[in-house]
Amino acid sequence: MINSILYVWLPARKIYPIGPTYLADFIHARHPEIRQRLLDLSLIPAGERRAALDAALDELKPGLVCFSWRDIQIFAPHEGDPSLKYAFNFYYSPNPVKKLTASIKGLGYLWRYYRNIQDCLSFPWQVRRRRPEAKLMIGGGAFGVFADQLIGRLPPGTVGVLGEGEEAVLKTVEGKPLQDERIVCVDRGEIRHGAKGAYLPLDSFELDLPYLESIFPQHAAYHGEFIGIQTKRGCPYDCSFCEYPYLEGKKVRYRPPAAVVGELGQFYRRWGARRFWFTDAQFFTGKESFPQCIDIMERIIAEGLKIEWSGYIRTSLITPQLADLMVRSGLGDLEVSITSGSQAVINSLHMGFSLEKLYDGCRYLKEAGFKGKLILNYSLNSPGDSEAGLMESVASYKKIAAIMGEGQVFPMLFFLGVQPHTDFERRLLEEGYLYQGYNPLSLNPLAISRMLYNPKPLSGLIAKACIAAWDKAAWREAADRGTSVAQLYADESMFAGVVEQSGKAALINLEGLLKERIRSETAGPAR
Ligand code: B12
Ligand code: SF4
Repeated sequence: MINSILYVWLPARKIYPIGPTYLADFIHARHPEIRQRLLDLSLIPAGERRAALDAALDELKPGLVCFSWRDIQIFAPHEGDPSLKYAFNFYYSPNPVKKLTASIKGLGYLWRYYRNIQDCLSFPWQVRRRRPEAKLMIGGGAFGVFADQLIGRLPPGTVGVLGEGEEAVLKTVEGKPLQDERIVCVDRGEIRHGAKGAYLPLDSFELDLPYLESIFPQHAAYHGEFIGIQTKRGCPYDCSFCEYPYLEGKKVRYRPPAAVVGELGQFYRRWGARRFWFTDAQFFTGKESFPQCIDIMERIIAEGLKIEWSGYIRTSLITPQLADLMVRSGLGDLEVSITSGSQAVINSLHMGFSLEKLYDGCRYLKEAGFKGKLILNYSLNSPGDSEAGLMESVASYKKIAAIMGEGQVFPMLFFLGVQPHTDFERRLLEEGYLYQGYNPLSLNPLAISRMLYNPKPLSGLIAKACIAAWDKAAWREAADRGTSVAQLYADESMFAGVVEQSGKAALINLEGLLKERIRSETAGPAR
């Protein structure tokens, strides 16, 4: 039997480490005698992380070290990430100076990405050297996505877990075999995968916050931040690009609303938390989820918790009753993955919703008095898209802006990111766009450009519309700030301001370019 566990949150952009908090709580409820500690490396300057990990190992002398790896992402496929700007300028800008700057900046990104993966991989090796007797486990979203690429680079004997990890950690602690667990490990040079038996029932768990505080000395760093709370696991839909059903499973498992709101209330009262994110793959997983969601929102209202919350929401499922409860319980800004204004594209991605229903959902939110931002995510140039489809996307933005009011709607351009274990990846392999055995963590710029799905013939047009929109917004913002455009573009936090203003302009530019193209085609060749 193991009597002490160290959880290590591998460095990522600062975000509340919900995964390991749930694991630690689960173990504590069953084995209160086990000493535990959570170390968040994101909160520690890079040069001091090694020493902090050594100190935690020496103090706790853990029998098990659980690494939680949340994100690995390079060249995120959306406008909010400056790396897309560099990728676009590098691949599409007609301006050689911009191309050169973008390639230098792009190299900087590659270097950071490479360093971050190397760093994260180095911590388990550090533990192996300092405490060879400790067992090593690893899990978390990033590990789940890239397990096959990562497991062979970890110390021999490390047990990886895909998806929920509570029972796998419990069995390890109790010295039980890991059958029925979704583990991944290297056995005699081969990668082996286990399969999960029954999922963990979620009916008996409510986080014990005072206990968490006692094992997580850095917790105060999250008091003013968004706190993640999970209300359910699993998503039954089939959106072809999405990884979430692979990670969480398709069967939906619910937590009792009293436990969800009880947990939320603890953060509210003890940490003064006011902003929450329901970390579910999908908050409304279908009509079957309505009773739970309604109960959660009604309890938030009844308990007088004045919060702002958000989460992934299928807007097409929103009814007038849900909209009313959402707004009254504190719905904050909402990101809506409309993806395309073309129903044919949505169908080809198996997204399983109708645009008309999505517009209805927006209408109900407006009628309920929703005042937050509605961020509309468009994945232009998805499979099946066309010039006509792009025009439909512009039209859909205008329609939603007319419903909600232009000042409330912020379109953002995303490109479909190719992710392992998705139908989209399978389709691209079949079509020869990707080759079997390709490396999703590749550092090759050509491979990276393939992972930001924006194929010809529409790619150039879309890139042109985006670059022009960013440039225009950048000039305006630079003038407001009294800085140079170059400085604005070089500073990533400043670039975020450009993005906020430019999604709409990119769509409108696109409309202009398409209309121009249609005009010149109908005018025929000049004589
Ligand atoms: C909700 C969510 C968000 C919310 C988070 C809100 C918040 N404040 O918490 C928002 C929208 C802000 C967000 C943002 C991003 N996200 Co996100 N997000 C998710 C999502 C849907 C759920 C994550 C979550 O918190 N789950 C609930 C907790 C309880 O589960 P968990 O952390 O996975 O932990 C469980 C298991 O993983 C496991 N486990 C965890 N650690 C360990 C350790 C051991 C040893 C073991 C055995 C098990 C184990 O057990 C835990 C309990 O069961 C996942 C996809 C998914 N369905 O999992 C993506 C996901 C984690 N996100 C991802 C990414 C990339 C991002 C972004 C970087 C995207 C971007 N480019 O901007 C950002 C930035 C995040 C940051 N660091 O700031 C990726 C990570 C993989 C990757 N490609 O790198 C995921 C997997 C989605 C994907 N694309 O596939 N995200
Ligand atoms: S995109 Fe949302 S609804 Fe679709 S499968 Fe993924 S989590 Fe489910």
